[in-house]
Amino acid sequence: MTKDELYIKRCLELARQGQYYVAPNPMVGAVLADRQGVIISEGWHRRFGEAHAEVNCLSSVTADMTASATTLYVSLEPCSHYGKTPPCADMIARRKEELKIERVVVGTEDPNPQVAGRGIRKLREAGMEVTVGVSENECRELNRRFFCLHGKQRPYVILKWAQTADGYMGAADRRVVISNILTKQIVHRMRAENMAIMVGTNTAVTDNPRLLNTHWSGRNPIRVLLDRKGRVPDTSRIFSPEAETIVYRDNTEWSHVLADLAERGIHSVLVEGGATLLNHILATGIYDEVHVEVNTELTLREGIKAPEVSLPAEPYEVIGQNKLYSYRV
Ligand code: AOF
Ligand code: ZN
Repeated sequence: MTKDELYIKRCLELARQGQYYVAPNPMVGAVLADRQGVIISEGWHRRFGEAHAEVNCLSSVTADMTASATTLYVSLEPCSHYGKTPPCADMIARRKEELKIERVVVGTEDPNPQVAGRGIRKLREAGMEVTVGVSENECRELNRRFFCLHGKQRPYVILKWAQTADGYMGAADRRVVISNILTKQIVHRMRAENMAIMVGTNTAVTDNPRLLNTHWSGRNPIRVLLDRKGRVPDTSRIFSPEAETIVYRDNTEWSHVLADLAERGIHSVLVEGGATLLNHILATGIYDEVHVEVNTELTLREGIKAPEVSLPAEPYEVIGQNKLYSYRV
């Protein structure tokens, strides 16, 4: 690992602290180090609408703390625009002389069209040496939802379901519990990681879920209901007051639903069922990850068939009798 990679890795660790609080903004971390590599200050973007990583990193640094030339490391290109906060690139340029910032190392360019290289240009124009693209894959991976929204103009889509050992998601007439208390918590963590959660008509009517995040830190996801025939009653728990619910009626095409969610600034959606909706999305090919939980000791022999996908040979986690599999498209 090069020295630059080591400090960008630290930026990514810091960035992750904002995990459940910054969406739809990216998670970003920043480190200021002196010529010897001693870290003078660190910061990260903590909450949507609040200060960016660079601001949190530099706000408490004064000239007497920087005896030699310094390097600022940031996991994402400093912004160049006025959003909820002023441009970080301008702030860095303004403090360049005072803090002896000679060099800025940027993990990866910001795909937001309001930034897209302009932040890097500003820094160079202000006379700093800028290195772009250090541990770029890791930087993009951490913010894959944000990169998807700006790169494809649609949210990152994760399909998730639980099935029995013989491949059923549930019975036709009653609720079957496939998860256990620990895997339930993992599902709630996934709800916290994604901005929206989606179900189809059958799930909303049969399971009548609230779809909240009650077992992990962070916010409730925005609920999205695909109710093509308008069969879900207004009194359903999916309309409970704790979170917002967006409803798509009629035969709205999957790509149109995603485009609309993107326009609302939603960078990720977790699709939790049911089988009809999941099969429909699988057939369109427009999704990014699949997560399947298999209860290896429960069989139903009849009921609602889970989508047929080829799971990886090994689960990524085994919790009691339940195995968790996932793959990327
Ligand atoms: C940075 N550092 O820590 C983050 C950045 O509305 P605002 O002002 O919060 O701006 C949000 C946009 O700024 C966001 O879409 C992304 O392009 C960038 N995020 N930039 O310099 C940060 N979180
Ligand atoms: Zn910024």
